[in-house]
Amino acid sequence: MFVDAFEVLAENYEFSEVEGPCLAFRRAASVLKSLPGAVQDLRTTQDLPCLGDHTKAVMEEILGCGRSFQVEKILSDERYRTLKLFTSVFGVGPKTAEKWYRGGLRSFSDVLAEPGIHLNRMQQSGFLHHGDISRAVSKAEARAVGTIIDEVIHGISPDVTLTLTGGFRRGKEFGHDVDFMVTTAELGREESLLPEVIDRLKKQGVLLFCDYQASTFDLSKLPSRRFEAMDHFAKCFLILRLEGSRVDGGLHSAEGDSRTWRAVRVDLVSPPMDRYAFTLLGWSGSRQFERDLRRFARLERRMLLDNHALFDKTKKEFLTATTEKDIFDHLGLEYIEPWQRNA
Ligand code: DCT
Ligand code: MG
Repeated sequence: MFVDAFEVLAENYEFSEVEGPCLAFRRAASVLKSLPGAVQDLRTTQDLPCLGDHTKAVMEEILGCGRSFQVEKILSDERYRTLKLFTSVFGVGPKTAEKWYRGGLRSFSDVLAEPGIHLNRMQQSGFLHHGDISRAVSKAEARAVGTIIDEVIHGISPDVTLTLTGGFRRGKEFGHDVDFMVTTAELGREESLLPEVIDRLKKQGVLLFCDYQASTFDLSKLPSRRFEAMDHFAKCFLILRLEGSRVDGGLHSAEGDSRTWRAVRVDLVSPPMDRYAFTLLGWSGSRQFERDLRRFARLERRMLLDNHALFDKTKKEFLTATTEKDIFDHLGLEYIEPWQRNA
């Protein structure tokens, strides 16, 4: 109940581009998720970090009357509802959603009927597959997607490997997409890997959408201080066609839906092998976990951590790592298993 309320508040601040309170509610939600059980009494939260006056007031209200009036007000607010609807489309971010809202548009049919709007390729696919993509992907579906890509990769070369990352690596039952790393031991070879994978997926007839971004990785431009910026490795954002017959227990589909396939969002990233550990750690998330780990590195250890590297500002040198554990060791932290990184 509290986490859901905090997510609504955070999202509403995000839509208004008010970053401080947005992050504060996201962190508070993470703190509550990390607890072994639900909070029944506000007194038990006294010693918890990251719960400020505003979050506590919301919790008090929910404990007292079963709901938060502030959250209810947001949920019935036309602007919030419209922005939430528009940003649920693949390829539509808060800025575009806001522009459409300001232009008086309130529904998908408004957007699609507006002659002044030119949808880019991603947004066109986003609308086309909206029903499928906005429905969560199950663990069994994620596994089936993994098998499809694994088959493709083995057709390329036996030393290309596939590693699950993202929420499913953290053991989540459902996700909004499936994230993988594709790597090869041969340095430099990774640059041409994803185009080959994409080509084979296309030939199999399972590729519904592909946005490929070639690598812009440049070691001499590191370390970078920019947070939340995407990394520079070769990557692609895909929509794949997943046949129900390939999924253990069948598709996770809407009730009464008799379709035999669904569209699934899949992200692939392909770093050079010597960047493997940093990319794996970065792409395993959660976003909040990554954020706090980077913050810890910077403030407590004078180190800069991102998906590419770990830089020690005191020694003025990069620290090498071949496993995630090496990175935790450099940071002087106990290793944290992926399933413990959800909060
Ligand atoms: N990530 C990153 N840089 C970004 C965005 C994300 O390094 N600019 C990392 C953090 C999490 C990971 O990639 C996967 O991202 P998502 O798929 O968005 O998150 P998820 O944890 O897999 O959750 P979901 O179930 O929503 O897919
Ligand atoms: Mg994901």
